[in-house]
Amino acid sequence: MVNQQIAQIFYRIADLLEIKGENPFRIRAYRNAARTIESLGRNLQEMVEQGEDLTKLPGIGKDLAGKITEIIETGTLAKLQELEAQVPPGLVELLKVEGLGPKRIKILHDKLGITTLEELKNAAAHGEIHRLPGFGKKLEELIMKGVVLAKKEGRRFRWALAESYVLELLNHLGKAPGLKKAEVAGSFRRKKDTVGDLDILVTASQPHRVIEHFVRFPGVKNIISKGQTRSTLILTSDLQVDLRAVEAESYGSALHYFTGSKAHNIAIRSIAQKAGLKINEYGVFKGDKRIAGREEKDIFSAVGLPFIEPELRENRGEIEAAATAKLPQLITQKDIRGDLHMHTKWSDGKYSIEDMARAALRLGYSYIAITDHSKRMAITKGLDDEKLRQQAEEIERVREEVKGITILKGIEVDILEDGSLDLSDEALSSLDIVIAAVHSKFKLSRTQQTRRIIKALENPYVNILAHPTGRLIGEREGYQVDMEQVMNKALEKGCFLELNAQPARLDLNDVHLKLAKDMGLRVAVSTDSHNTDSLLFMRYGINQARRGWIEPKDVINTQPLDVLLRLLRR
Ligand code: DGT
Ligand code: CA
Ligand code: CA
Repeated sequence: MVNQQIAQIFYRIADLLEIKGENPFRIRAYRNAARTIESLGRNLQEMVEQGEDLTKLPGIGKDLAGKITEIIETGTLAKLQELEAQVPPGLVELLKVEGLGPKRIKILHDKLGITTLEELKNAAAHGEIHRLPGFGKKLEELIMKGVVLAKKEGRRFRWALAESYVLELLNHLGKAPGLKKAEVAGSFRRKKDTVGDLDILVTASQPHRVIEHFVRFPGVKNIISKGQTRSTLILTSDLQVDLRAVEAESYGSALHYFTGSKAHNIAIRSIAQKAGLKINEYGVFKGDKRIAGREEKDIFSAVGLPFIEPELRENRGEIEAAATAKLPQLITQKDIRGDLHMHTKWSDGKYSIEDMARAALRLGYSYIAITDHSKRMAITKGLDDEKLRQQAEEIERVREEVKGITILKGIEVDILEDGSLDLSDEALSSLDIVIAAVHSKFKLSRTQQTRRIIKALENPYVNILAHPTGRLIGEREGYQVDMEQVMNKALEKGCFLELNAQPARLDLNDVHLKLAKDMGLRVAVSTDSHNTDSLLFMRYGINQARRGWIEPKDVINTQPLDVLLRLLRR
């Protein structure tokens, strides 16, 4: 039993409970537990077998610990079967459609008998939906778009989730007889924010024995193919995994080929052709003679180029940059000196200011910013001017307690619909750092949304625009906004944009990051942590930054404190 199977059961229960309209806290508890399990890094089955106390895990109480044990012992959960008997199976899928919550899904089901995405699409196309009570034309259009997105996005996995499968798969493959090397290529190796499928490459003394072992991975739903040197599996989550065994002398070229991207490969191949060479997954050939193939770097040198990092291989200028010795020196996690976006118990975080500071100190950071929500975000217990003042006193106390790290006073202040901010200028002026964020009115027109954000940047106390597009990968598209205009304004006003490192956000995206870099606009890579563990999300941000060609100098939180403070003074 792998952790993801257990997490999936919990996610499924949460969805089913949601459709039934049950207690939101219960639903959230299941989702939180599922997230904990996904990112655990240790096998739950082993923990149970060794008699460890699961209730020590964040978000896992007695009840959920019991359910985990039940899943491990029986392979399933009575509660899940009970719920599945009560809810038609297709309905859960409808939750992925933007604009549809459990209540509306119930109406669609009761009035139109809709149980699948396909039926929903047809009903919307035939104009049957806008006539339902509480629906209307606008929502019908939104649903039409949402169905397409739900079908498309449903097939891709967030990188961080893909990684948890990769760890389990590589661990499993490591036990295969005669395995020499195993590595994941494809979009996963390029650190793309989402991954369509996993492409594993192996070398082995007897490849067929590795494949025999591969298909016995515990989380397999379907074995699509199983040959002598390649195999494809579908996991219970519907994630597809391709495995190919290659000869050691072809390993480098196969790794290059299957890392992609396709556009990059095609561009490299055409350079080779001009030099009279042929490149494929078996090697680089001059006539019939293989001149390279064992090492990936030799593929590049065969065409006269230095090694190009996988994150850059999108044919977005990396080949030209390589040819003219202008490749960026990509940022790494070691370059980061602090984290500028995090929440504490003062709003919707789980830990105290001191806990967060100590956790950051353990990561070797020299500064952090405490940035709780402002009052507009009522469900997060957002701060008003007075609470912010009280929090400042606590920060001063903690500064005395925790030495070796600088704690900046900050806020994640809401940008209201008209572009004004949720706290007074007086309150904002007392802070070291102000992050502004859109959390409401996502549906404004592009012009209005752009004007709103630009107005916020014109406030002289704002330093950073948080998660600039508001997207949630696989759940919600960002709002409509003219990012180039926003970036120009930020540059003009001495503000910065955030690269939010939450695996579901990764906002800005890679293309926007490169745009910012080319404009000379710096970014902050921040985790938006709500607990001490997620300070580690920094590495997802770094992955994304590298895809955006970002170097240490392009990031404000790679700078020493004195430089950072200067940058924050507008
Ligand atoms: P994904 O899985 O949609 O997230 O994206 P990739 O990039 O992992 O794509 P995938 O799994 O279809 O193929 C893996 C790599 O194999 C791809 O990045 C480049 C290479 N590849 C696949 N098909 C072709 C092709 O037709 N021509 C070339 N040159 N390369 C290909
Ligand atoms: Ca792939
Ligand atoms: Ca593939």
